[in-house]
This record gives sequence, C-alpha cells and structure tokens, in this order.
Amino acid sequence: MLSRLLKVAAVALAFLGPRGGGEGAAEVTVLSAWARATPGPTAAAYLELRNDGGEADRLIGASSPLAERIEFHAHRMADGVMSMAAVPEIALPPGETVRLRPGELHFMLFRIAHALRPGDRFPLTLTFERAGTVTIEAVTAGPGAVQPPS
Ligand SMILES: [Cu+2]
Repeated sequence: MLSRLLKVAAVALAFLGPRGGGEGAAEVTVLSAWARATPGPTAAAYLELRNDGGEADRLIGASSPLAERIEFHAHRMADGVMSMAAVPEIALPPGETVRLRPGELHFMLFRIAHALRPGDRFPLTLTFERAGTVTIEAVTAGPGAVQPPS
C-alpha cells in the first residue's frame, strides 16, 4: 500500500514538471550594469536584478577578471553615521526588481587591475542559487555619477 502511494506521488511530481504548478523555474534578468570611474584600487558597481521566475532566488556570488574580490555591500545608519557593511547574499523575491545603486546596495570591487575610466567596459560574472551563473558587461560612468551612462 505504501509503495503504491509513493508511486502515485512520484507520478504527480513528474506531471508538475519544472514549469508546472508550484515549481516555476527561476529566471533572473540583469539590467544596466555600471561602475563609477576611479583611479582604484577599489571600485563600486551597480545593476538591477529582475526575478521573472515564480520562485525566490538569491545572488550568492560575483566575480570579475578586473577585481581580486567582489563583495556585496549595504549601507546602514548607526548613531547618525552612515557606514557600509558586507552582506553574504542578495535576496531576489519572485516578480520583483532589486536595484543596486549609489547610497544603497552595491558591489565593491577590491584590488582592481587598472584604473576605471568613463566608457571602460568589463565583465561581471554573477552566480545565483537557482538561476545559475551569468556573465554580463558593465560600463563605466563618470567618477560621481549617480546613474548608468546613457
Ligand atoms: Cu561598499
């Protein structure tokens, strides 16, 4: 009796499939990746992550041949002083767009290989828990820019 129940359950799961009922595949779109020009050795980068999937996803890693290491940073206010703190991951709720921008969440690129000048482009590889790994290109805006170059 139990084995028969398990078989029925297995068939039901197979029927739902990866795009069926509750199991929607995570699909994350990366939009307008950019960085601020800097002489180095540390740079800040920003982008938008749109989760078009039906499930929550998480950005769990970022790398670039330009940088020795990339951290995710959040700003926080403590005793009236704004400071940055590394966060281990960035949550991507289904159907939502998470925006990394100056003064908020951002990427911190450490020990960049060369100064970043306006117009410079460099690859960024992002690793998502569900959506896997994607490499996109970031473009560099001016040193004090608050939005991506047009
Ligand atoms: Cu930072």
